[in-house]
Amino acid sequence: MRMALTREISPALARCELTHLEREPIDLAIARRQHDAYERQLTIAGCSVVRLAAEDDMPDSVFIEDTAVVFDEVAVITRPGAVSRRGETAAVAEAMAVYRPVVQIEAPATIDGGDVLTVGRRVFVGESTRTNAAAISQLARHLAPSGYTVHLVSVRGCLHLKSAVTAVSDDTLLINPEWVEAERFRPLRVIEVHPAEPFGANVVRVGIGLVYPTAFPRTCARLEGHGFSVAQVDVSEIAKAEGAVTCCSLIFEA
Ligand code: CIR
Repeated sequence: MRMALTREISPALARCELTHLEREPIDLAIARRQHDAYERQLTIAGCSVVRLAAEDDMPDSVFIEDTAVVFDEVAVITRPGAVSRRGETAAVAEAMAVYRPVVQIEAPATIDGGDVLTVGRRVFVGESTRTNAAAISQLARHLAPSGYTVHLVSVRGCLHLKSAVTAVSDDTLLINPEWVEAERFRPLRVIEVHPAEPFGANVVRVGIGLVYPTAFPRTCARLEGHGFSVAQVDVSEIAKAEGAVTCCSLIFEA
């Protein structure tokens, strides 16, 4: 069974962490409707959605991707880079323990799940403002017994590695080449975002299809042109909190 772990939008979302965007008012009711529609698309794509409760004092807890990295063999619970987000992991660790052995990234390491892109047995980790070298070596240690190799990737101009690049299939990536170098991922093939849509490199791959924001129609056309089936979701309010589509779920086989 394919699972999608999600987390309700916190009433405190307006106090979210921001790195690259100016703070704008966020309409909570619209954000919640958009989040519901996102979860519906995951259900349509074959996921059984389990939604964890929000916490009033955890503005960013909807961005559950940052709290864990789930492999077939193990779930790695992160230690998020933003101090305000550290409390988010406890409930996720408890929920994940039902499905996987759970290991934990320990201080002084920090890592956000948004910085981890797994393609086959290769795990690419962005060295960002949220993720440090200590976390990368802890992750490599946890994953070595299962045959994964961990590769450091520099990112610039964006929050996380997966703001700049995500996988659309086993051998193809969607990438913004301004934020990360495509050569790092050879021999994987790449589809570039439309230059007018720099935030368009984040897409959820689920089952045989993709879930993708309505905000990037020109990149969407490129994906469809390559034969991908794309379900579009409007996540405009969530984007004001620097969230994208991968960050709102943890998808794995149970
Ligand atoms: C943060 O800055 O941590 C949140 N406001 C946004 C996190 C988005 N996470 C992700 O893309 N993986």
